[in-house]
Amino acid sequence: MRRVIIDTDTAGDDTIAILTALHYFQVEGITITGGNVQFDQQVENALYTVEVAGKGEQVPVYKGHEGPLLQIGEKQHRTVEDVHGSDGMGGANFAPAIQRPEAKHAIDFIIETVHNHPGEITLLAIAPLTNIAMALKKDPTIKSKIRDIFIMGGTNNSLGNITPAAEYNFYVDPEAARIVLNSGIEMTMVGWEMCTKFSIMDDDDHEEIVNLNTKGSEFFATINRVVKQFNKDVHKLNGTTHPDTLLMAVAADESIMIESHKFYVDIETKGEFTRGYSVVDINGRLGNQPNVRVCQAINRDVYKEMLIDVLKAIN
Ligand SMILES: [Ca+2]
Repeated sequence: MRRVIIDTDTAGDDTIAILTALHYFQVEGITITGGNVQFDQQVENALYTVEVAGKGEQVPVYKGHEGPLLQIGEKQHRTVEDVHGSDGMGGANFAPAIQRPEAKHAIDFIIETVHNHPGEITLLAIAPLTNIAMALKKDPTIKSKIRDIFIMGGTNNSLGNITPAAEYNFYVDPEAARIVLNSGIEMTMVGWEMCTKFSIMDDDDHEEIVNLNTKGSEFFATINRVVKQFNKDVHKLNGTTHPDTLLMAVAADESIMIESHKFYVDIETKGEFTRGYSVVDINGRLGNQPNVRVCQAINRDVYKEMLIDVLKAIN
């Protein structure tokens, strides 16, 4: 099994993405970055999710940076309890897991693991890119030793989700996204528009999943309670969105990515309306070397089968 590290701001769909990665990969560890909800809650959510997968105390969880690179003072980045519920878990308020986070810092864990397995580690990035950028800054020699990175983030010239221009992960820490995208590491980006086109689970899909009657399907239903209504009200979408799970499925089986192309991609870090916007230079107007494989279409049926396989297996 391929060795991976998951970097996550665990809330909502991050949990199902973690379950998916635990199903398809050898997860060396989970690192937490500031994002969706309060940091310590995200840590608890990740620990709980590992327990749901039946892998309690087998997969270490590391705390990383609680906020973006340029955060000054106590001012929090924008968290999104409105999307995922106050606890980021659909308001379920699960009891804390038995497993506790490790003492080591997330970026030291990333650096050491990459050095211990040169050329083998895939980073699965489903949060603001703060931890990964800081790891690359602290030890640039890991760049040539990371196998590849799969990133849920940005859009390919499409509508954002936190502002009209920007997708949440890139919006929270655009400077970190710039550092990672320009690192020279092999990477694949699955943007927000892939999620709205191919990952939505409508009422029929939810019924099918609930009827699996497993611990996994019950967990899926619980954590998606709040986001379903939010998507209807705010994004005018009829169902739940699963950007992080979609990213894991693409990483686990690249053949479900039925269309992709390598483009030069960079991030707007200023901009009156567009901070965090991902510039995908489709026609090569900037004259820069393509640096990111951009996912452009996904086989939705196979993706859904993969999700169902994951939830079926958790009993
Ligand atoms: Ca996430």
